[in-house]
Amino acid sequence: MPEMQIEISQDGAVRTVTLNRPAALNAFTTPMLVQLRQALEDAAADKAVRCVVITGAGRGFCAGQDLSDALIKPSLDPADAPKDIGHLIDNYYIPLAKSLRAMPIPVIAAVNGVAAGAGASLALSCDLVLAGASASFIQAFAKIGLVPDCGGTWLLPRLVGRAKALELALLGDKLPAAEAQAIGLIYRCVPDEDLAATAQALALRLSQMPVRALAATRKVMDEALLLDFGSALKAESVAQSQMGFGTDYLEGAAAFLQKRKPSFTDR
Ligand code: LHQ
Repeated sequence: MPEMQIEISQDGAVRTVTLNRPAALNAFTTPMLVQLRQALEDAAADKAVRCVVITGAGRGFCAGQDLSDALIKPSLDPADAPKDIGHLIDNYYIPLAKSLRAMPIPVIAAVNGVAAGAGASLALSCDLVLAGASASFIQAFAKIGLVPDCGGTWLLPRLVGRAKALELALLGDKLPAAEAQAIGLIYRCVPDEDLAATAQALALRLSQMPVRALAATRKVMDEALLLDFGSALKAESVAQSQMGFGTDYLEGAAAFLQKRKPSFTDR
């Protein structure tokens, strides 16, 4: 059994998953990718969890793939066959990216330091991205001769448009958190010392909302980007029907009419 490279904690309905290899800025190893995915699946299956926060231990959020991993480290001997790093992506990154995007509850990234390569893609895949002022985002892939992965090519142009996406991906410059907020890449940049408390407060707020509808909103919005207007209207209608049969809608509407605070339970 590999050692745990993430830490999991729970405060009420909020589950926090902390990437925990601080000496390597929480760079991804295969055990960490497996453990993170399992942690997300566990949170998804546990009806007592209504929001997830992903953050990093130490001074980094996640420096992307651990480049010293034997699975992908290129051999210096030209006689050795080149390694197919696509295997790692197919078997570890794609399942993780899909699990994250399909979470039935909101997921917050609390980016406490540098988020590079797949670490940036992971953060930007979350529903709301908070970052400390000293955090930064680096599309590090180009610097080592790779393309953005873990959803990067899909996310970046959607988040900031093609021109900015290509600027970030081709140049690989460090984008400070404040600038990331200014260009609409992330939700909000806060002082470093406020990051953890702001993330927990935001997670608490989301956890008290109708989380099933929040996850459905993400899904329908993502789908709408691929649809024509009429099809998007129909997709909204289908989702609205599903929500309309939910307990949360009954509760939300009743609470409004009775002028009281709603208590949402659907998952
Ligand atoms: C690391 C790493 C790292 C190992 C810092 N690996 N040790 C998917 C699948 C298949 C193949 C490949 O790629 C992918 C997707 C990807 O994610 S590709 C992108 C991979 N990531 C990078 O290229 C980023 C590499 N790291 C950096 O450029 C810098 O470390 C950044 C800019 C993130 C931070 O710089 P500094 O703040 O100056 O810190 P540092 O460089 O001194 O790093 C601290 C330590 O962490 C250091 O170890 P050491 O033993 O010398 O203290 C680094 O070696 C280690 N580290 N990133 N990805």
